[in-house]
Amino acid sequence: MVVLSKPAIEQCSYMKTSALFPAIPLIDLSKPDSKLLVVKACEEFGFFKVINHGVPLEFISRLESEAIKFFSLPVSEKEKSGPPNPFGYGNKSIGLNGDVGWVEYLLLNTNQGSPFVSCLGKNPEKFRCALNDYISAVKKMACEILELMADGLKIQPRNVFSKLLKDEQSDSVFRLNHYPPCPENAQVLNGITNLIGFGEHTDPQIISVLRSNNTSGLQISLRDGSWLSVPPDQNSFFINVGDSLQVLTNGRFKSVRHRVLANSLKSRVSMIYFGGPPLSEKIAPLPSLMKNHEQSLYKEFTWFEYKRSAYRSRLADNRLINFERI
Ligand code: GA4
Repeated sequence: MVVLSKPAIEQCSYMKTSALFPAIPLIDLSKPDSKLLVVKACEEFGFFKVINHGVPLEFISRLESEAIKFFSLPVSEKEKSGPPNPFGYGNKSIGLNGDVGWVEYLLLNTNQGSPFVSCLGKNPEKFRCALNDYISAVKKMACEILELMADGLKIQPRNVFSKLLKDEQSDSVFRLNHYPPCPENAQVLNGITNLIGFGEHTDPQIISVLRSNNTSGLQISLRDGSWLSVPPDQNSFFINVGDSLQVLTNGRFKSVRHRVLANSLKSRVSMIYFGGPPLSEKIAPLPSLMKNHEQSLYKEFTWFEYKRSAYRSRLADNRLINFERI
């Protein structure tokens, strides 16, 4: 039996984490109190884990095995699906402005019609079908969670957030990441044992739904600036509040800063649905949430404007700062 040890950086971050080791909020979507717990988790962490999510495990395992098949192809084959500008296969390079990570990935758009990139490995139809089944089920769950948020915030209509993802023009993205095991010697940079799989950032969209295999690596940033390692759980989903939801709630919900560290022994595979609004959608705090003459913290922008600015930024940048009211 192989006994896995945590990468050194992860152990360090655990020690650095506040003495209380806050637990990641766990939300059982089948329970009636979930709407209040969702709101609390979005306010405190911008992050939570969901169980009883209703996504068939068969959809998850089928997509995972298609993803593994794809990432096992020779690089020359995978590169036929690249470069990821804006969609396709990418290797180590992230975005357009020099960010790098110990990761290879497929970035796909989920707009109607069949997803995606023209070339999808050896059996593209099987891969496409697994993607369609998985994305439809995860999108449905994301919309249910957004409706719980509206209920928990006591705002109406309850589809005030979910309609943005359900819109035919919703600009949502899907990402498959593969973090190969990273050799120990490659992890030591400037004497610090650490290798970044995917550098720290917040997601620009409304909501992100992440599922990974059982390899650790994901960390979220806490209010005090420390990093909390998120124990992997392949049967659950992790939900991130994105920048746009932070704006829609006038800062009440926090978009969560997160990163992924490379693992020296096991490869990590993750699949993330990023639910975004239509490009023309105006993003501003919802009037129904602005009680007692509360001032808007943000200037109004369209999702197109925010996305354009995001793609000009570096991964770790605070992208909302340019849209704050002074
Ligand atoms: C972060 C969330 C999604 O993965 C993503 C990323 C995008 C990319 O990988 O191309 C970005 C990043 C993400 C935010 C800032 C820009 C754009 C890389 C980058 C440096 C697909 C997205 O929508 O924004």
